[in-house]
Amino acid sequence: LPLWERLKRRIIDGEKKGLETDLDDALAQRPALEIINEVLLDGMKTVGELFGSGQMQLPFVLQSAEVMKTAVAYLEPYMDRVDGETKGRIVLATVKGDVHDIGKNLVDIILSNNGYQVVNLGIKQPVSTILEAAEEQKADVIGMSGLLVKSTVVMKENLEEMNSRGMSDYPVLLGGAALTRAYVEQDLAEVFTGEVRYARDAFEGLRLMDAFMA
Ligand code: B1M
Repeated sequence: LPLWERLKRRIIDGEKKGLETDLDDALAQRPALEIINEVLLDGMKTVGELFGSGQMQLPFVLQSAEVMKTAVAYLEPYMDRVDGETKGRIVLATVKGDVHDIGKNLVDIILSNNGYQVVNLGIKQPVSTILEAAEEQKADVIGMSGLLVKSTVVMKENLEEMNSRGMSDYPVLLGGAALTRAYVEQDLAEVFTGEVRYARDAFEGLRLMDAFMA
């Protein structure tokens, strides 16, 4: 198989052997971020489709996710970094009940490489942990990720909790596959008394962070 097809296949098949050699070859031709966005994420998309249609079982999805994580970790040092003063701080978490963290960790990498301090709390984080961390760390923004449909409900509850704790002065950034722009910026914006925005991907997350901090 040609290199790009082979790399995508590695994600789909969950095959780590020879991964680093292929990534080295890829890095000689394209920037790290482009390899992630255009090749590896394409592989994860196929995994999602295969799993969704019952053609792939969960343990194999897990293997694919492991290869994806390994590849991203390998590529991270090759990504462009903006040095200089810290632009702001975000507390970032995958919400309660949700284990998906590949997207959240990409957001972490993109924001960290572009001058933000990211306090990454990890997965399955209850709202109290997220809100307490935001206060303790003096965060400028709260970021929540979730991929399950039920996580969209959890996010709504979290925003309600922020209202009742008087924490609506924190701008909130939301992302993850189950969300839509309309749900966040219309439905959830009606619930939350502060500002809540939807990021389709990590780059939109970065643009919104810049806008929040402006
Ligand atoms: Co799960 N899973 N999974 N899974 N999984 C989905 C989400 C699913 C859509 C698959 C499917 O059915 N087609 C489906 C959800 C269906 C639903 O809710 N209606 C699903 C399911 C059902 C499940 C389980 C329930 C399966 C089971 O146990 N029977 C289970 C849930 C466990 C739980 O959470 N309690 C489960 C488990 C898993 C694995 C552990 C095997 C693994 C996760 C491993 C890991 O993350 N460490 C996994 C995976 C890998 C997926 C798919 C295939 C891929 C997700 C992924 O990593 N995508 C996924 C299919 C899909 O998403 N279509 C699926 C790549 C990643 C980069 O994209 O996270 O969307 P994403 O991030 C994007 C943007 O959304 C955005 O930026 C990123 C790109 O730049 N973004 C943000 C994300 N967060 C952001 C936050 C921001 C800003 C932008 O600011 C704060």
